[in-house]
Amino acid sequence: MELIIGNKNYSSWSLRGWLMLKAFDIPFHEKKLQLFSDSFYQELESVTPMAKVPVLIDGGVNVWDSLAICEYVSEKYLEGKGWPKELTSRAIARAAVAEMHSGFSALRNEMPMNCRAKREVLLSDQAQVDVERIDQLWQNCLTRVSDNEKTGWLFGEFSIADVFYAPVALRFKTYGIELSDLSSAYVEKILNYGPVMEWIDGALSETEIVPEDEAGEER
Ligand SMILES: N[C@@H](CCC(=O)N[C@@H](CS)C(=O)NCC(=O)O)C(=O)O
Repeated sequence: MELIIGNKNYSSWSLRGWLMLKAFDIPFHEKKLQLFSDSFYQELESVTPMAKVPVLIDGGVNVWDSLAICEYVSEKYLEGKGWPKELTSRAIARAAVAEMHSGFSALRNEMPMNCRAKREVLLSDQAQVDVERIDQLWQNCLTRVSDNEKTGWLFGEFSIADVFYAPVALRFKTYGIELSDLSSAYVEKILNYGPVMEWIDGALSETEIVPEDEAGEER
């Protein structure tokens, strides 16, 4: 199985596919392409009609979307364990993931993932609304689980919801965003998670710069 990704420093969508495989201990070969380079588009031409990463290639199947990759891996290799076991939690986790997958565009545009940086941005009102919504969502998820299931993950056990919000946690760290205590603890949980630390190490060893993703000023 091969996962094609972009630069670890910048590619939040790639982190999702990669983290899903790493967190659930599924062996794969990683192929990294330099975002927006000629070879990026040449390599992807025969693999995905979208020319975007991540792409998972598993035997004869090419899966070219991060959510579809998580779903595929959960079904094919984990007997559905990518999602919470309990029906209501699973429905809420799916809604939270859908919200991330299709929304928060102001936050995404104004705070590009930039793992190795510490930067400061002046957020628009809409991006501020996005931050507040995510803070609220995380608190709601984290307080839903009962005390004896509390692990610090959004739904008790690590799930696709954590995969999807991990890149947001990295963004909040980069831009020094203030959050509630519960959400700040969740950011720390993500940042100290082994596979995420491995991804950040990879990002730190990269030297390429994507100017359009260097938002704001150094802090
Ligand atoms: N819906 C896709 C979106 C993937 C996406 O936008 N990937 C970015 C990487 S961070 C990309 O490949 N951009 C290249 C381009 O737009 O030319 C997913 O969830 O995988």
